[in-house]
Amino acid sequence: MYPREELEGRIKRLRRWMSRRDIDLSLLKCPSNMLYLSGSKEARLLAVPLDDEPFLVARYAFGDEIVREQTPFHVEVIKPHYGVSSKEVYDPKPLDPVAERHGDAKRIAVDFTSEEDNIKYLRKKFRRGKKGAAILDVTPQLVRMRSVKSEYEISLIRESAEIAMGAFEQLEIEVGMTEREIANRLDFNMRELGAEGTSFPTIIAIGSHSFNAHHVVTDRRLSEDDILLMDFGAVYKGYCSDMTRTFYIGKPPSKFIERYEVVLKAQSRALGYIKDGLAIEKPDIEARKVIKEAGLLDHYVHGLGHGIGLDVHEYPSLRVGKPGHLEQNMVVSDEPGVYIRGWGGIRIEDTVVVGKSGGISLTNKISKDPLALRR
Ligand SMILES: [Mn+2]
Repeated sequence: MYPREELEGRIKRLRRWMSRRDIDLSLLKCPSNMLYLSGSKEARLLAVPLDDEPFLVARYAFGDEIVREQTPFHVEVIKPHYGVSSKEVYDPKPLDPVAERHGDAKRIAVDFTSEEDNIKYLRKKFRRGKKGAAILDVTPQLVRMRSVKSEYEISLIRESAEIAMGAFEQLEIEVGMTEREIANRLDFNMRELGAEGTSFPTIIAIGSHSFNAHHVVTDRRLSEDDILLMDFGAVYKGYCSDMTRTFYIGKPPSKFIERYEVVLKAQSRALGYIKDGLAIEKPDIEARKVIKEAGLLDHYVHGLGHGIGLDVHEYPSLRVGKPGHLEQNMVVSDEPGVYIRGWGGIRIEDTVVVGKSGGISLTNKISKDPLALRR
């Protein structure tokens, strides 16, 4: 369970925002938002009234006990009853207990504005008999809150990175193994070391498959003279890490070494600009300059990185053209890459904390020597 003070601090910040906008109730269904504010993502709904205790709605026998173990807040349980004929069907909605307690709410902020049925329900059931509650979007506020991490959150992301790095250290890769086998072993190691799961399906890309930035593993086997790109991360207490290394098996051609050095230089240049107060686009621009100088800019086909937290891809997106500024204790990825069709790709990625004088990498225990793979 997350520390109570941690959760209460988050609820308090949300309520300050609600109060400024005259919102009497926030409703959250997105699992990572519920987890962030309540400590559990297993419920169906989290209600945060401005002037009353927050509570979760969970479904009987579908996680209601787990939710109670994970959150310090009250858990309201809904239990359907199906009977033996259609007349006997009683199927309560997660919003029902909320309507019962807070049906007089006039302005409601929700993170599910695109769910028409639920929005209709809210308009009908809330502010009974009158014109219906105003529905606002709480998502932008949650996105901003979640982007700047507390020391506690950073400690969990650090642990998640340690687990993934430990899993990598224990991995023995041999020529002849398939992408799937390598991914399975890495995933197994992460779970053995305490991960709840992986941040995303582990990417193991052999040879020309490394051209595909989001490759899905296949049964292609590793051979001599292959690129091996590995992109992976663990989840620990809900928090993700994200790292990529690209290796060469055997004696690398000079083209590989040249391109690798460009990506590595771009990555370390960008790190110095992952700094409190700088424009969000600045680190990517600096990485792009390095890659442009080497004539490879057309092959750098994505942004430098993304926020990392309860979701592996969250705000901010570190790409040229994106507005806003970096803030201390945001956690982001630094992952430039070049992708050449028919040849392959090179990407190097670290999970980085935005610091006062530059980025602080949480994933630098894995060597960036592309020939250093333990076999
Ligand atoms: Mn990433």
